[in-house]
Amino acid sequence: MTDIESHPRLISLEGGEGAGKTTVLNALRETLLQAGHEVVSTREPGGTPLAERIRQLLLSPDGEKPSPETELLLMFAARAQHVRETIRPALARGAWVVCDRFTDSSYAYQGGGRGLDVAFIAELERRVVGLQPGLTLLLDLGVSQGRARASGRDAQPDRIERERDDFFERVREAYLARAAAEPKRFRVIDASREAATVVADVTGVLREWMAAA
Ligand code: T5A
Repeated sequence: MTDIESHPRLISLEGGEGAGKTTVLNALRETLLQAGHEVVSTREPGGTPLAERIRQLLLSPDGEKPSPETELLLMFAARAQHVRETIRPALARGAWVVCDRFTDSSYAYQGGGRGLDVAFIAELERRVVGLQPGLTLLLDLGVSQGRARASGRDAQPDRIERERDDFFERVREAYLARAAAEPKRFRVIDASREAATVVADVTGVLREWMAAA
């Protein structure tokens, strides 16, 4: 069984729909660049040409609906490619990697939301990913507030965004349970506050993290 390596220069952003990850990711990137670091900002599912194609399969509301198991395995197929082709090479050359979602999303959405076996997800994490962020910022926000923010954008909701509120309540609970179980890796950020306050909070956490890394 492969061990999971925790890497201090790999930072992930997690949260439910509309939590503000994109906004925060840009601020983290800017903070790292100002400190003179190379930064790779990337996302999941996606982050390589093949993984982006898998993303389209996963999120398109058209056509055949994937079963929960298919959804999980496609998330990990995309992640395997992303880790091998983008994340590990960037870490190996000394860059910082800021990732919009990582394996915790699979625990929250496919484990919490869809009710799939968490032990199976952990097995996939060990065998297929083998890598964990040193720092995970969980942007926590109530489901209705997240929905209101996400629906304020022009884009049509994707397949997962069309799920019901109870699905997203389970996602949120699963995230908070993971954060409580791993307090050293997770920082839970109250994302209900205005954007400038959230950004000040996360960049403060990042500065402390950089100083200690
Ligand atoms: N998924 C993913 C799985 O099911 N399993 C997995 O393993 C993985 C990796 C990916 C989907 O795939 C699922 C989860 C997702 O459903 P995604 O691209 O990550 O999709 O999409 P979303 O999570 O839907 O991301 P969003 O783009 O909706 O949300 P963000 O990035 O969190 O939010 P953002 O920054 O775009 O902000 C949303 C709106 O709110 C405003 C912004 O300006 C924007 O208009 N906003 C604020 N407004 C007020 N106050 C604040 N503090 C604000 N911050 C942002």
